[in-house]
Parts: sequence; structure tokens; C-alpha cells
Amino acid sequence: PAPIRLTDYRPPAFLVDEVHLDFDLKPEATRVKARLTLRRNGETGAPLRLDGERLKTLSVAVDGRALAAGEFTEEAHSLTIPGVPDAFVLETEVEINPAANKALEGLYMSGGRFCTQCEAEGFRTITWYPDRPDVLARFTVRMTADDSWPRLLSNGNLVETGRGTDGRRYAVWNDPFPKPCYLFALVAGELDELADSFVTASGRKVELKVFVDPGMSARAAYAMDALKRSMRWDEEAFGREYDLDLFMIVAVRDFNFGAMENKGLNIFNSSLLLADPETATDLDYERIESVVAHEYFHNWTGNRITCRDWFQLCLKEGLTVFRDQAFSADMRGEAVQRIKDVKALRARQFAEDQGPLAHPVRPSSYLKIDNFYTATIYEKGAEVIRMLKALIGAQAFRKGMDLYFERWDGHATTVEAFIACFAEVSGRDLSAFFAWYEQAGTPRVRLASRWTPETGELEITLTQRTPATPGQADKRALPVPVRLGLLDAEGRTLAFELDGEAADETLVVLEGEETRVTLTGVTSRPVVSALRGFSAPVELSSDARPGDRYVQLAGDADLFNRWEAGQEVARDLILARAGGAPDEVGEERFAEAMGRALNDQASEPAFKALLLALPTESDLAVASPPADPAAIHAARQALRLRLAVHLEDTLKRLHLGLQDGGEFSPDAASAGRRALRNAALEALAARPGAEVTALAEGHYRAASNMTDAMGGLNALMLLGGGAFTSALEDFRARWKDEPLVMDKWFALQARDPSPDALDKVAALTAHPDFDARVPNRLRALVATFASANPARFHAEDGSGYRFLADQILAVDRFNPMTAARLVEPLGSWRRYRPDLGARMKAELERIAAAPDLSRNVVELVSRALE
Ligand code: DPP
Ligand code: ZN
Repeated sequence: PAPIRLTDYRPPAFLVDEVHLDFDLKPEATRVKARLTLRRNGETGAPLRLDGERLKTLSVAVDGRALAAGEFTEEAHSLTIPGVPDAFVLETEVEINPAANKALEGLYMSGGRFCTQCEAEGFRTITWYPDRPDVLARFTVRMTADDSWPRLLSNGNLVETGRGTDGRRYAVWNDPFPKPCYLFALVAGELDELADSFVTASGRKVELKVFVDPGMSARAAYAMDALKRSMRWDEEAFGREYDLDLFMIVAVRDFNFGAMENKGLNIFNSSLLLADPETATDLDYERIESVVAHEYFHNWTGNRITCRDWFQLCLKEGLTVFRDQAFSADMRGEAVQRIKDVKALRARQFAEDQGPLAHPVRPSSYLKIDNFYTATIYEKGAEVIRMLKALIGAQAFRKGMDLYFERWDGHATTVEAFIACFAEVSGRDLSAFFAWYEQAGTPRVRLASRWTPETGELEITLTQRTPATPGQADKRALPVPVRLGLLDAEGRTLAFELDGEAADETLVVLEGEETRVTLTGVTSRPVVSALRGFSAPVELSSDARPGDRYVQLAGDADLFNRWEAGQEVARDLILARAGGAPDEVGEERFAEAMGRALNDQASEPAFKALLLALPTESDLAVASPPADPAAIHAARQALRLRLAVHLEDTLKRLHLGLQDGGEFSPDAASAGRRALRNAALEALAARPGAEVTALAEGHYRAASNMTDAMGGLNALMLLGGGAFTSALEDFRARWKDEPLVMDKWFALQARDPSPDALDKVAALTAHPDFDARVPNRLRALVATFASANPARFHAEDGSGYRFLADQILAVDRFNPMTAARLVEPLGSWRRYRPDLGARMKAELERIAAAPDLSRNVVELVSRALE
């Protein structure tokens, strides 16, 4: 199949002003009547061409006249009508089968309800339409259904509801804001409602409703609270008010994405909406807060201003992630949030950049846009905006955002138009900066420093180089903002002067291949703390002396770099051991330093929990190509064991002392204490024995919330044996009727590093509670195994790879979007030990040779094999 290219963009030949949709909802045969008011936008005489897939066309009429079969051409993906006027009304009627739709795109059934997912190109499976984001129309939606589907929801405002002459219920919705069809949504079914309201800054009252499975409305309370905080925050931080009188969220079990920002009617994967202390972990609460905010923030960055074409996806996604990260930082503490965001960025985006699927934040070609809902578009897209803000300053950044909202409200636009707003308000030339959007790959930045004691001068030289990525051999130098400060040998902040001004910290911008700055007034030998707060998405190396990291770990005023120093020491120790050259003295020294950090009364538990977590096996694999997963696993275990032995007293004391007696609260401080307590238990579990097993069992049995229950179960999993088996049984007996909790049960077993884990995982695919058609369950077991259990996924005989390939092939038959997301763990074959890489590649080839693959899977597999 031919790729779609950014350079081929042409404005739409026709625009749609009004759409009237009329749904006659029946699970196996839904009728959709569409009335489009169309207007020619391009050259006269061009035929009308509409997108559509899997539609049974019943009728087509132009200006009220039914067309005969020969007057239009219907192909597998299009409907073409020649000789249409410059302005006219098109009426079509189609039949679709939501019950048979397991791709979960377009209109489908979940838990007996009708629901939709239209981004990116699902609307074309509902009706004939110009399915592209630059066609913005006002939608009116009427739907009719039997009494089994009492709630009938769509975008905008409810205009009318009642019963038709046939006695069936109907509802009519109107959305006054023109929107692209990917923001269309419809939900019909039996749902409970949690209602609240919000008064905007200008005094307008907005009704808020969260719809959930019957009996579940108490579990929507946290999402509702997060929604109200998001609404207030967007007013305060960005001056953005909500625009309709009603805002609705619906939770569904079967969903390809996490959530979707449909205008006025967000649809959420229930895993990112429902929470109570007994069934949700602190991590669930944290994600719910951030995703509720993310989807809400899309109302301005995505909906009111949308993308001209799908190459501009980062225009809404990178920006909205940037906004939700800023919100979470305000809610939960900046440093801890930043560390978590960077961990995720490195785990997913840096890995992507090193593999065959590396692509720029704004790609220039694709086969299926579904494959580009990636960490690069989302997380790196957010990093680029973060850098922009650092470069031009917070004030100019806010002005640029204001200008963007003012200039582009109601339009579909581009990344160029967005950046132009910031160039304009700051008076800066941002053309070099724009390369961050067009160039794939993670820049390698090198810092060299030279301190002259006699003059107190510190010369810092920064250089950069970006390795080649597929299709982009030659890389340009990018502007890289590097925030830095100095520490003395004791870890205290060391002041300096720059251009005659005293400072504790400065922002150096690396421009071109090399940039040099001289700091003066540096009175003692400095430790350079660079790239503070991870001020740019780059890999930094420096000529720091080995001891410098310990100075940073003990006292860097920048908490991100304090954490980073610990991670780097741990990484180097593990990789040295994995490479056959263990540094036992270094390991002892690290354990010693970790002990001091854990006992530091001044730092928060949430931070200490992050400090105590060693780099993951996946991160270590990315850092050491060609990776040897078994050696990495063993070396990491060895360092864990050393920490468990050396820090036994400290860890036990933390575990005992952080016990929370009172009522559960999901707030950040309480969550931080639970995180550290569970991390301490996990660390102790590195040394198996009757005592720690009893401790873990006690922890599990005494747990009064899901965070602690999972903490106990996790420790028991690491310890293995009968205690684990019986806890698993106990857990299942208690939670078998709670799908979201059972997802955790499956995911935990998928992470089990014990030698027979794959057999167990394979057996679990035949478990009565397993259903590959439910993306949450599939991901819990299969994606978790492939991405979070490297020791077993990379089994020497290739059995882990074979298992994954079988799953991809099976799922691709009914859900291509979700099948394609499983390809990545195999795609990175070049980064592994050659014999393993060859086995991974062989599985990719087996997939590629299978008949009737989806374009989604074809695109990823063929790029991985290129
Ligand atoms: N547009 C959706 C989101 O990121 C797709 N998952 O919010
Ligand atoms: Zn989004």
C-alpha cells in the first residue's frame, strides 16, 4: 500500500456546514441517515468523494433527488458522485452492524451499550463523510432505541427527548461548535449518573455528569473531583473557560485508547475513570487525575483548535500532554512529577527513537495514522513545548498561547502556525527550533568542564550529535536548553557569576555543534549539575569524576538530578556486573549512600520511593546494546540483594514506621508514604526467606486498600512458592467479579520473573476470565509480559517471541489497532544479542508472511524488518 505524505496535503474539495445524523439503533442492524449541507471549496467541476468503510449503502440523494445506481460509484473505501452543484444537500442512508464490530472503531457494543470511537478515522465506518480533521461542521444528532437503552447521549446540548409514534425512545442533540467528525460521539444504554456542577470564572454554571455501569457511581467521585480541579486550573493557568452548559464523561470497558476528548462527551476506558480505595491503586488515582485533565484540556487544545491533517497530531497531543503534566505537577509536587514523567519518556520514547519505528514529533508519512499515537508524538511533543517555554520565558510563553487561542479558535491548523505565535510575541527567530518537530532521534549532548582555581573560572563546553534514524541519515544541530548549577564537594549550592551577575543557576542554550560559556567567581572545585529538571530530551554525558554523582545524590538542590545521580550509579554498577566485571566496592558504596538518602529526614517519602527503585531491566537494555536480558536480570538481582542485605534495618524500619492507621486518602503525601512502604517491602523481597515471606503475607492480609494489597502480592510474587500461590487464589476469589481488579491479577502474573512464567502466562490465555477481545485484559496479560518481563520474554529458545507473534496474528483478525500496539517489543530486535535478535526477526518475518494482515500491522512489521 502507498503511504500518505504530508507534502501531498490539499485543502478539502468540499466543506460541510451542517450535518444531521439520524440513528435507528439496533445492535446487529443500525440504520444511519445522514444529511450533509455541502459547499464547494476547490476547483469547479471536481466530483464529490466521500470516505466510508464496511457500510451497506441503502440510498443516496442529492438535493432531494434519489440517485440511480449509475449516478455514483461505490468502492471499498469511497463513494464518488460526479457532476454535483457548488452547494447542495446530500442525503445517504446506510446500515451497519455494531455487534459485529470488534475492531472497536466507529460504532460498537461494549457491555451491551452502544458507544463510539472515531479518532482517527473511525467515523467513516458509521456513514459516508469527508473523514478528515479540516472539515468542521455543526452536528445535530437524533437517535432512537428500544427501552433496553434508556440513556441516549451525544455531543453538545440536549434539544429534545421523548417517544416516537412507534413507542421507542428518542433524543436529539445539537452541538453549536463546528467540529471535525473524529470528535463525534454517541452512547446509548443503561448507565448510572454522578452529577455535579461547576461555576466558571465568568459565572456560568456548567452541569457535570459522569456516566458509569449501574451501581458504580461512587467510583466516579474521584474523576469528578479531578474534573472540577482541571476546569479551575485551566482558567487560572491558561485563561481558558469551558464553553458548553454541559460536560459529560462516560466510562466503557472495551476501549482501544485510554480516553477520548469528544466534544462535550468524553469517553473513557473504565480503567482510567473508576476508583475507590478497595479496588484502585494510588497509581490508578494518579492516572485518572491526569487523564481526566488531559481530555478536558483538549477542549481548547484539540477541539476548538484542531489539526489541519493527521501529521499535525502533536499540535493537540504534545501540547495537551504538556498541559496535563503541568497540572499534575501543581497537584502533586513538581520534582516527583517530573521524575515520573521523565522515567516514562525514557522508557517509551527513547526506546522508540532507537528502534525501527523512530519518527519525528511531526512525521512526514504514514500508512495508518493509528500507529502514530506514540510516545514521540505525545511525550516528546510535550518536551518540545517545555523547551520552548524555557527558551522564551514563562511570560512570553503565556502571551504566545493567548495569541494562538485568539488567532486560531474555530480552525484546523498546523504546527507552523502554532510556533509562529511564539516567534511573534517573543521577537525570536524560532526556525532552528522547528527542527525539533522534524527530526527524529535523541540528541547526545556532551559536557566538558575546565576549572581554573587561580582565576575561579569554569569553562563549560557543550557539544551535540544526533545518531541517524531510519530515513534520516544526516542530522542538524538543535537548540538545546541546558539548565545548570554548581555544587561544592559537600553538596552545597556553589554560587557563581555569569556576565557579572551573581547566580545559583543558569540556562545555557547549546546552539549549533558547540557552545562554550565561562562562569566566574567559582571559588572551590565545582561539581556541575547539568540538565537540571531534565531541561531537554537528550542523553547527556559528561567528564564528571566518579565521585561527583555521590555528591549530587547526597545534596543536589535539584531533586531531579539528585535522583538521576542515583540512577546513573546503579545503572553503571548493574551493567558492569552484567558485562562480567562486577564492582563490589562500588556496590557497597552505593548501598551506603542509598541508606543515607533513605534516612534523610528532609526529603519526602514519594521521592525516596523513586530513589529506591533501580532502573528497570528494559531501561538497562536500552542503555547497553546489544542487550543481554538474562545477564541484566541477574546483575540487577545481585544489586537488589546487596541493598536488601546492607539496608535490612532501614528497610524494615521504613516498612514498620510508614504504616498508615487512619482513613484512606488518595492525596499525594499519603500515596507517597504508601509508595515508600511498598518499595521497602519490595526491596526486602530481594532476599528470600521465611521471615520476609511472613512479612509480605502479613502485609497482603492486613491491606485495607488496593495499593497495599498489590504491594503485598507483588512481594509474594518476587518471593514465589506456596505463599504466592495461595495469595493469588485468595485474590481471585475475592475479586473475580471485578474486571478492573482482575486485570491487575493477570498483569501481576505476567510480570512474574520465575522460570516457568511463560507456561503460566500461556495457560492464562485459556483461563475462563481471559478474553482477547477486551483490550484491557489483553494488554494486562500479553503486553505486560512482552514489555515488563524481559527476563522471560527473551527466553533463549525464542518461546516468548513465538507466544507474542501468535497473539498478534490472532488479535489482528478482529482488532488491528490493538494488535499493532503489540508489535513494538519484537521491533527492537536489532538492540538485542544477535542470536536473540535473529529469533525476534524470524517471528516478525512469520507475521509478515501471514495472509490478510491489517495495514496497521503491515506498516509496523515491515518497518521493523527494513
Ligand atoms: N485523542 C485521544 C487522547 O489522547 C486519543 N487517545 O486523548
Ligand atoms: Zn490527547
